Amino acid sequence: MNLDALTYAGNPENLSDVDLKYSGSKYRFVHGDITDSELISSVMEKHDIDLIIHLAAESHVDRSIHGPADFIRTNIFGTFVLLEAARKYWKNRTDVLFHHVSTDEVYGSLNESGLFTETSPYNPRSPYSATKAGSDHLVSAYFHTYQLPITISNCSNNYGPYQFPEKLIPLMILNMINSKPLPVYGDGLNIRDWVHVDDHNEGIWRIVTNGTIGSTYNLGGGNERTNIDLVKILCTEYSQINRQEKEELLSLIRFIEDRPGHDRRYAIDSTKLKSELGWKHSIDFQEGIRNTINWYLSHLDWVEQVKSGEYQNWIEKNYSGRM
Ligand code: TDX
Repeated sequence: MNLDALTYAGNPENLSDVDLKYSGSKYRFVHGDITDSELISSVMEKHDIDLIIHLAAESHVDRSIHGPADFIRTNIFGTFVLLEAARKYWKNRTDVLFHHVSTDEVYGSLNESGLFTETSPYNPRSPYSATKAGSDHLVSAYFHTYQLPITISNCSNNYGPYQFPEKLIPLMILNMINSKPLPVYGDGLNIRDWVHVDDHNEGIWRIVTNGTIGSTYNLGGGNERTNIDLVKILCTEYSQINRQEKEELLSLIRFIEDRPGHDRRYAIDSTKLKSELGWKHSIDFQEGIRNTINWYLSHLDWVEQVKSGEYQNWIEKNYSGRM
């Protein structure tokens, strides 16, 4: 059961292969909003839901800076609606699970050394991360107060196919395809830890099948890069795949005004997930990046489709000339 509000970043096409394979039997799609409590309660009841994997969120930091309201509504209020529906429908059942998918950004920003662990204090610094921190706290509170069976995962930056082209990696790939400038915020030395979306999914699956109730698991790529290094890697890989001069691509790099409150470094210690649940990466970074570039090159129709409409209007209003 896939419930999605299909906002600017959602697209039913993303799961068309699953739909084709399982529609009517194992897979159903419901077009709906997690803030709609009547809808959520009726879906819970009608389909006797016993596991919720909650990934529904407004997720883009830049958007949260321009307009935090949707983030508060979906990420905090929406999480509350889901938790209430689960609490009321499941009553005191223990054979059920509410898993909340969250982010490393709740822990704030690191200096050059150190890693976030599950016990790092929360210190969110953008409207986006503040709403994810708020929703994590709510989920945790439902465990302690109502004994709702929950787990939480806090993951580092994802990359891979179907990522909406507002995020760094697809944005850079698409700008290379269109010979547009590659906008790097500030000095380009902010560090992110990258993990392939398939490795993230594998981690979530391990947690929902074998995780300890009430626990948080950190999930990171063990793969830290400064933004400028990452953009250069993308230029190198893209130039080889598309037989284009690397220098030509590098010359598109532009250092532009920094993101307000830009967190300097995120890095995650995944020891707990590895030792308790046997999770490990299966996708090598260079191979993952190459596959991602190839995926975007062969899905330009999809890109056009997701970029038409509301997203395009927003970009023109807030970022004209940048992308
Ligand atoms: O044009 C850009 N130029 C640039 O330098 C963009 C879009 C980003 N950046 C920088 C900002 C960040 O340091 O690249 C880094 C990555 O930026 P994003 O792709 O916007 O991701 P980030 O802000 O790190 O957050 C992402 O990872 C954690 C997701 O958007 C979050 O939802 C997730 O929780």
